[in-house]
Amino acid sequence: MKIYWIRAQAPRRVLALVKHLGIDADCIEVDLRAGGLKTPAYLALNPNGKAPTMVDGDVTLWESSAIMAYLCVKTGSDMWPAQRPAEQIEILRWLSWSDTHWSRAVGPFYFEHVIKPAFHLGEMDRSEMTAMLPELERLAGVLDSHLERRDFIACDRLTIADFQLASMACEWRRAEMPFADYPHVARWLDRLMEIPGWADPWPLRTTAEPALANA
Ligand SMILES: N[C@@H](CCC(=O)N[C@@H](CS)C(=O)NCC(=O)O)C(=O)O
Repeated sequence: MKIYWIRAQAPRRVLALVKHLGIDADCIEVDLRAGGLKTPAYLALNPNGKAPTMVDGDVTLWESSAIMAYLCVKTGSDMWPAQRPAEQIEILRWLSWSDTHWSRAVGPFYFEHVIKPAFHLGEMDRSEMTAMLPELERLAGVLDSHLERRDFIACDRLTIADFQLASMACEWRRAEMPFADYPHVARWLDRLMEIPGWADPWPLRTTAEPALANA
């Protein structure tokens, strides 16, 4: 199995799961700044030109939530409960909420504070964060109420929904996300950090694939 990744939030979800479940995968870091996601070889795997992408035998898959579900089915992990439709629906609700609302709201904070410096994309621009703050606070309120009597997003245990929602939010302290005012969100994020694969998802061993690394 091969996982193509860059050091950013969507690959983070998948790499954390790979570590957490002890999956033996070749993790191939793609050189974003050299245009590695836009080479014909990479676009043939993922026409979106984004990471992550997974290749497992005949199966090529993109979208981190789909890859996470695939990895759980393959390993029999109940972080995606393949045999329990009611639980799948509960998880799916939060995956949709994350992709439609939550990611949009935390995105500017994560981009300005984490991605821009990591990939040398220029100076911080606070305007999008300022504009998004009221929406982020509104959504943090929804999540905070949900987590008031829960340790996890769905099914009373760790699922792929936790990794989905936390992949940008986990940077909340350095990214100025206002979660100090939402104690159940902060508690949930801090407890996730006790999971070794989540706290440090980045592969120790990475394989270079020159055909994909250069534009
Ligand atoms: N919804 C996709 C998001 C994929 C995505 O946007 N990946 C970003 C990193 S988080 C990327 O590859 N960015 C590089 C680019 O846009 O050039 C998923 O969950 O896999």
